[in-house]
Amino acid sequence: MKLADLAERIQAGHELSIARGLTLIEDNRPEGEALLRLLFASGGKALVVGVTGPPGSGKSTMVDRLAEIWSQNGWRTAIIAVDPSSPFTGGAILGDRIRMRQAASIPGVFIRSMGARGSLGGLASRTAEAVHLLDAAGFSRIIIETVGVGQSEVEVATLAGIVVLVHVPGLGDDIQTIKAGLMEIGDIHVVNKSDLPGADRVKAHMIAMLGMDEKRPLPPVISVVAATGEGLGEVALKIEELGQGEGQEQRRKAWSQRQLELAILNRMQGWLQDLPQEMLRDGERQIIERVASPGEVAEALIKYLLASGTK
Ligand SMILES: Nc1nc2c(ncn2[C@@H]2O[C@H](COP(=O)(O)OP(=O)(O)O)[C@@H](O)[C@H]2O)c(=O)[nH]1
Ligand SMILES: [Mg+2]
Repeated sequence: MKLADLAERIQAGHELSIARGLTLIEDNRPEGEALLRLLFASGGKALVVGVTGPPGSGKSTMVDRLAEIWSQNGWRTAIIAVDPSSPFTGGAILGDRIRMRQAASIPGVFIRSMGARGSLGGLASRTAEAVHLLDAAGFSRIIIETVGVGQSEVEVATLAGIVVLVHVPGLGDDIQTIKAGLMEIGDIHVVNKSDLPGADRVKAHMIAMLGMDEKRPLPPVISVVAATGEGLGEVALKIEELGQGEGQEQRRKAWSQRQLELAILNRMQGWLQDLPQEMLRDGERQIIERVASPGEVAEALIKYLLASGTK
């Protein structure tokens, strides 16, 4: 199929074509990039929400509920479930888990997993591109769900317009495995599993911690029970409020800055792969023998790439 036809079908919301386009992006194929060039202008309408927190905190349960609420409102919703710990994607292992999710059977909800392939930075870049595609495909709500407790949360924050941080009781101390530096990426804080003992204490602790930052107004802290859907209406409402609220201009600016950074980094990584092995080996030898510094070798190699007209 011609790329222009594929792009047209994606814009028409054809699910099989969307899946095919996402695979091109995930495999980092040149066609994926060409496809995005055709599609990018028609995006920019979706509300992109990142949902993140420790493993087992109920992110998937919550995301599926949100998707359900949105689809009942008539908004087509796409979920990208990012799992950097899984090397399998698209079809295998994660795909099976995805099929078992509630969201998989809600009409109008599209769900897709993204596993690790290459570096974490590469994953962020591909996730960003997947969002562009889904946006152009007409999904008005896109959720990026990430597991893990560190780098991936920060990465996702830079891709999503609004970040929901999920906290839970029972993870041991009040620290909640969410590090202090990560707290500030949350636009909305959710205390899930509020049916369990200790949830009130976690909520009070979150409010106290967030209140220490005098530069920022206190973000919403909402108690929910994702398992029953309790409190998720309020989360959906807050997301809408933030999506329309002020500060969007600044968010857009930070977003575009990050998108550009990711696109540059992704290409630089491609460059590295394009370098002839023997030149790399030779560069390494020069560093070992201290004939040249790493910086000198790097600059020589970059000059070579530029001269040879690589990408
Ligand atoms: N008690 C209770 N359990 C929940 C709640 N939400 C999710 N769970 C359970 O927590 C476990 C992990 O949920 P999951 O959504 O897979 O978490 P994720 O790893 O963060 O995506 C599952 O067994 C859920 O049924 C809740 O509100 N209360
Ligand atoms: Mg999950």
